[in-house]
Amino acid sequence: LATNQRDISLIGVPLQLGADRAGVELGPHALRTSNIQQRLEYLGHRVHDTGDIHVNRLDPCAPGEKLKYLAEIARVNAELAQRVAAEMRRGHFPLVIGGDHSVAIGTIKGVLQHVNRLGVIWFDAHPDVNTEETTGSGNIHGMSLAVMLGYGHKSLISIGGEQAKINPRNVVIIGARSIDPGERIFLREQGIRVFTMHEIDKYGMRAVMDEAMERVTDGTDGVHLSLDLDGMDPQEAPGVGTPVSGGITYRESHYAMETLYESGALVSAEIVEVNPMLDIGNKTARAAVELAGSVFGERIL
Ligand code: EXY
Ligand code: MN
Ligand code: MN
Ligand code: MN
Repeated sequence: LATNQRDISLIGVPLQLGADRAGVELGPHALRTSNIQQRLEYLGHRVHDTGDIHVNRLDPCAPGEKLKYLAEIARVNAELAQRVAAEMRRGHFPLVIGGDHSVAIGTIKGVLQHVNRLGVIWFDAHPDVNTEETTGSGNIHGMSLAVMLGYGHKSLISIGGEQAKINPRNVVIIGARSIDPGERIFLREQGIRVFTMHEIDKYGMRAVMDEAMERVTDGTDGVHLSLDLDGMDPQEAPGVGTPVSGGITYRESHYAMETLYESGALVSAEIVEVNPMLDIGNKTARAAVELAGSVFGERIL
């Protein structure tokens, strides 16, 4: 059994509007049918499945609106923030299952109602720091980390209060390999530590995680994991909406999760971008559940 038994609250968010691509709204279903609850209970944790947040079906967004489906994404994330804060109030670990990466806004905003200074591990092929000015797609899932740093549309940064944001010193991006021009400038300006695939190849995941854990725990009260399955190599996780070749291997991914577990600093997490309609035999949903197992102690004796 994992040493520290937790009360884990699953919150499903069947949201695809941030990706503007059908299928990722089926992610919560795929993770449940891949037995995420049973796997964590097997480790001795108590898992409370609180169900899904309702997402309104929408027509194609209003012509000329650059940020696609902004109103509904803001509404869903405001509700998610409240649900996450409520679970933390009960002393439960909020495990949000998406849905596209825009759900990170609601999760982290909710955690920040409880945790003063939060470190964030952003496991992703993409930095997700586009803004209205720099985005090429208008897809809000490519903007969620910028929002959490305080840069983005008012209706998003105002969720939970504009002061509910993270310090760039305590953010680490791991696995980046698809970075837009405007994101490159933003990352430099913000001084965010990005471990691209180049650095993972150069230094190895152990050295990367050693430095990452230093940064996300420095002066913080807890760490959040934002796990985007497209951070893994598409051969391991093909069922994602924006796959990028040459990603993090299966073993490197587990090592990263195990390091997080060993740190004891994790207070919240979301697992996002699993798209069963693009998957091969539920391979990506299964990989996500296996990673969740490692986050909660499966491979540490
Ligand atoms: N950077 C591109 C954009 O902003 O549209 C692609 C973003 C993909 C985001 C996925 C969730 O990581
Ligand atoms: Mn309880
Ligand atoms: Mn992402
Ligand atoms: Mn991504």
